Amino acid sequence: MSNGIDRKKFLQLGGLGLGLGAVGAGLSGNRLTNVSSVSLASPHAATLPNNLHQEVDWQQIDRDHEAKVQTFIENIGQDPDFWRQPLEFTMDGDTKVFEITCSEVMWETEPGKVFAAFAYNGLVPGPEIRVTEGDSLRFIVHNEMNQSTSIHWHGVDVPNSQDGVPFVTQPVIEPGATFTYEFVAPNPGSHMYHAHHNSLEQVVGGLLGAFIIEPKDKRNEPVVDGEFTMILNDSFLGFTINGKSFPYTQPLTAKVGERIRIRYMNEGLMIHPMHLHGMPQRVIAKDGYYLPAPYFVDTLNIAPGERYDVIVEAREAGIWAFHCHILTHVETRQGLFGMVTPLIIEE
Ligand SMILES: [Cu+2]
Repeated sequence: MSNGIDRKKFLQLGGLGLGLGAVGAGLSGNRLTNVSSVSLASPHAATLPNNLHQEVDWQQIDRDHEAKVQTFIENIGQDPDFWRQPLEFTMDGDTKVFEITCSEVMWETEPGKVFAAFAYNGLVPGPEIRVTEGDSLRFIVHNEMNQSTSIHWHGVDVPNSQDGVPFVTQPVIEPGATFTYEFVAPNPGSHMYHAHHNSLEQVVGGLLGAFIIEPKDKRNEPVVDGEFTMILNDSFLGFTINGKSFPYTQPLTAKVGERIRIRYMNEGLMIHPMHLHGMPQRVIAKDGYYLPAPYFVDTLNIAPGERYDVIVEAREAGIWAFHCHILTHVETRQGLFGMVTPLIIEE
């Protein structure tokens, strides 16, 4: 989803005015420097401050925090893939045919943080799959990785033979091999697709994506002005939203009076309570199923494997912080990182 937010508008909305310009001037050269090897330990394992009264260089702390915000501002609009586009398909008769290639990539999550990762069609997470209930679907999966894999359609009520569990419902897809899944799009809702072989490495390492099935009958769908899918991940690639860590996340955007729909999906190993400042989130669906009684929250806890759909009414213009509230997932003494991005509301 494109947005019209640029640096100038951001500063106007935030009321910051001048002062940030000089701070980030030297930052762009920091990209793509360190290459970290895959490690189960969080690359962002925070050292909790246990000597709070110790003398610190508070001005350095402030400068580091400000520089991260400046990098975020400079990067707004620079990542057209952050809000994933639907995966394109071809038609074979009445069947929608999708091609998915699994490969090894180097994936940059934030300036200077580059990880060995796995990707669907070159992206972490993979492209969004968006279809309509009742569609005939075919997924041709090519494995170009150095290990076998399979795809599980998480939350999608497929026939057992298409469920993607190796040595149970299918053989593994070995390196160099191709495997085809075929089924009719069943229960509508916000679902996911991900690897189901050596999953600890493959899912958390990048083989994950959104699988959205729109209902055939849209009369009961909420009418919204914008839609955003936020895929949460942690561990191997750090704390990320749609594969990126602040300051390389992108803002959600809306105009005053608009309603937006957010689809949360957690593909990581930890819970993430997502907190939006300034206005509530109305929870309308859990795991793709509409709730009989939607409810309001300001913080919504999303456990591994879960999906939630929420509606936010953009009440007041401004730059509203939006972040996981486990603070070791979002901030260190060096500034914000990880699962942070703002909701920017314009007049
Ligand atoms: Cu978190």
